Amino acid sequence: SKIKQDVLNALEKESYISGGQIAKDLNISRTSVWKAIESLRKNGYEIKAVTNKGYQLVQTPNKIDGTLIESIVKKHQFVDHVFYLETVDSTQTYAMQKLRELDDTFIVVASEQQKGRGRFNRSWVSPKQSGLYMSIVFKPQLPLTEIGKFNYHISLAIQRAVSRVTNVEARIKWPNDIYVGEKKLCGFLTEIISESNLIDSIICGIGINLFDSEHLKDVQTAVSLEGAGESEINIEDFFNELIRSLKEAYVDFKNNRFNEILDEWIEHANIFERELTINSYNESYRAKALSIDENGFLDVLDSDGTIRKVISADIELN
Ligand code: BTX
Repeated sequence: SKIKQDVLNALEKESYISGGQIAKDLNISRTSVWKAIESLRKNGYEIKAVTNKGYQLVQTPNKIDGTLIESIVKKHQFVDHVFYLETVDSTQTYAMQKLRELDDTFIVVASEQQKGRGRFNRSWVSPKQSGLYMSIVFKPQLPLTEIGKFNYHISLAIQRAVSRVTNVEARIKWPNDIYVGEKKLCGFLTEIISESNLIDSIICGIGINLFDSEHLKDVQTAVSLEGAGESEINIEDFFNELIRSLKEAYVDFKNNRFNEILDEWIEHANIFERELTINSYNESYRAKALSIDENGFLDVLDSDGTIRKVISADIELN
């Protein structure tokens, strides 16, 4: 509930806060505060009551739960609404349906997907409490031509979040994956609704593997943050940094700061100085990546010595 989230936020802000103070700040009764605290405890939050000092949040449960997700999204004022689901077919499909009745920005987060999907009708393995599965709806009101830059901002945001919170060396694989070594840590897809050359909505679906689960082991090319790193993954810290980075990236996208992020993007990409196989919808060819142009096209040099521009394709690293 909203009260529960607000109480959690209050506890997170201060090292100690009294029940009376929370009640006053939130303009609710002491009984409501007490009920919210009891409920948080049931969800695995360890909250100590210290005489003369007040409540202290000692530990969060390290589980993906609605209260945590909602409080972090709100804290960053990331989007207008948050929808959290224990399980869903696909957050992307859910977001598409919500868009029919909602004209605001929002995020859908689930702790499990039954039919997570990737690009080109591929599937995204999304086991329970093992990864972050989310779809974000943005309403940038920009010309459609700007969309080619969007994936750069998002992929860099995810790469930054990983490097800010963990010691994992994540690299960006053009256009929308994050790799650790030769394995995929994260994939995202960007779908758009446009009207007369203006972007109406961007629906960006992101899947990030946090922990190694049995189901993830079935995907030979997958890796999780926990599996790739040396330290334990704290969901709250990671999700918090991810939302912060995504917000930062979105502001950069809206303000057309593509040129300012490109060097950093290139530095963290894994497509340069190696052989690539470019699979576009009607052909497949070998090439080497040269650079990114000012609109977000990837310039490659194919084996015939021709420079080609790539906007949407699937790349194999060779
Ligand atoms: P993609 O088509 O580039 O990647 C899908 C491919 O990645 C699969 O064919 C498989 O080989 C591999 N794969 C499947 N599951 C995983 C996994 N958990 N980790 C690593 N590799 C995997 C990339 O598509 C875009 C994926 C977006 C997923 C998000 S989750 C939230 C949102 N909702 C939804 O249904 N999709 C998006």
